[in-house]
Amino acid sequence: MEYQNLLTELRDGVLIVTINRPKALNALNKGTLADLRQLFGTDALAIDGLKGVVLTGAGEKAFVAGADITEFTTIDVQGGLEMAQNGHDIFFLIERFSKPVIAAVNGFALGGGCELAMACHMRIAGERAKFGQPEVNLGIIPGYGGTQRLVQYVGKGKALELLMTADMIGAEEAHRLGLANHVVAQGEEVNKALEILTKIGKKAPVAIAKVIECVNTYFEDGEDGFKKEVVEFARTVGTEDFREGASAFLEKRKANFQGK
Ligand code: CO8
Repeated sequence: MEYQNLLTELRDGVLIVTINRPKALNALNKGTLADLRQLFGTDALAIDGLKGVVLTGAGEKAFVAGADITEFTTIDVQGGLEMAQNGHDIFFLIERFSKPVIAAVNGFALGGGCELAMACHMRIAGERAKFGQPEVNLGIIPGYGGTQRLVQYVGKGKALELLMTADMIGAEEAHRLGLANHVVAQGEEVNKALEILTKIGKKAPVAIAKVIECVNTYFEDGEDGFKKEVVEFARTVGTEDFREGASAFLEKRKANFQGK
């Protein structure tokens, strides 16, 4: 698959995706968003045995420093609606992807970059990572889900503070607040993500997909996650993988899941 601004590498069953606009600190322009839509919204990830995806940024400085500001300085209200909706749709594709997606945050994750990291299932922060939603500095608010997902991770009071002050926080603070899952030495973000995805890759794929679905349901308006869990639990009971997992336990051997 050809992308304008993404580099991809399949390593041990994990697709490492690098947003590759280092001169603009990997800012999300239209081309990059189109690439992400192509990646998560088509069969581009229908890769045999895929364990998950790691998203990271090219260069030493940034994961993603936001939406590309040069592209929306002159848009009108209708243009703003369209841009924000496009970003929402793409970020939902990531959040709802059936395999784990981990953001390896190797530097600035600001504005749309912080929102992209938050749409992923986990965030691994390098020591020099910086998270923030600086949109109010520009006279706008986050448009790619930041007002919603930041509350989910850090709680209402802290989210309001970060959204209104535009303060950046470092990796340790992000970890303390629950925004970053782990802090690792700079340059080790992808390796840590690979370690986690390798561990998850040994579990039953249908069960992993159902965990993602059910956890997402907690945050979906009008949906009852408890009811969903009952239904999806029953579905997993009906899988061949459950029979294999239970037999392996009883026979004191490692399970060999087939994703069925
Ligand atoms: N968009 C476009 N270009 C950018 C961006 C960006 N978000 N961030 C950095 N760049 C460019 C700079 O313009 C600069 O380009 P050049 O070399 O041609 O001058 C290059 O990247 C390097 O940046 P700096 O020289 O500024 O590097 P510093 O180390 O001095 O500073 C910072 C790094 C602090 C990250 C700084 O670049 C910065 O503040 N960037 C902007 C961060 C920001 O405000 N992000 C939020 C953008 S708004 C947003 O994301 C809204 C999302 C929802 C949109 C919905 C659509 C309607």
